Amino acid sequence: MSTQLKIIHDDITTLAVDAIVNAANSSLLGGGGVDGAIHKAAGPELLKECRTLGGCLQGHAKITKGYKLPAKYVIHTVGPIWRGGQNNEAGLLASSYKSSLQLALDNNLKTIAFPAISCGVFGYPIAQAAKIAVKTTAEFTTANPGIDTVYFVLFNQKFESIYKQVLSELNLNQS
Ligand code: AR6
Repeated sequence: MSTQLKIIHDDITTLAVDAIVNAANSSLLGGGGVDGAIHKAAGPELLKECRTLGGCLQGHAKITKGYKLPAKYVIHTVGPIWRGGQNNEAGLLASSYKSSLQLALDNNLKTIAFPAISCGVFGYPIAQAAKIAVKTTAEFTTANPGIDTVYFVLFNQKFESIYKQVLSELNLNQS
């Protein structure tokens, strides 16, 4: 069965999927935005496990349990900070998606939900980030089958419509 890509407008902390992805920073010790919301909903045990991980490089990902979240696991990835686009931001962002998807496969996870990594505090322009998110995920899941559904979870309607536009441009409109 090929992987379904779905775009939804929701709070990622409420989703009962196998894993939600956290847009973290390299300390993995929490922060604002979606990171803060995930730690708040998961409870202090999440931070305790994160302290054992020794941080995470940009473009890489690490997995923990979900604790009080409805999701079983959290995959923490560190996206790039936008510095104008000439500093391998696109490569690092694609790498965050690929590393997270690889961890899902390695752990036999079937459903995974991504926020718009780097599109808040880290300042990545949403239209460019959405293309990388959808294209990288479509290519990875075609080459590496095993994940049933990937959700792109957008916190606002503007971002949701940009993602939907990208999906239809790539002719992947399955949602
Ligand atoms: N559900 C889904 N999406 C959300 C939620 C939520 N509950 N909350 C925010 N978003 P950001 P970044 C969206 O800033 O740009 C943190 O301090 C938000 O609207 O969370 O990768 C970390 O510790 C935006 O579209 O992540 C890092 O230091 C998207 O999630 C830094 O921010 C990502 O915004 C990471 O910055």
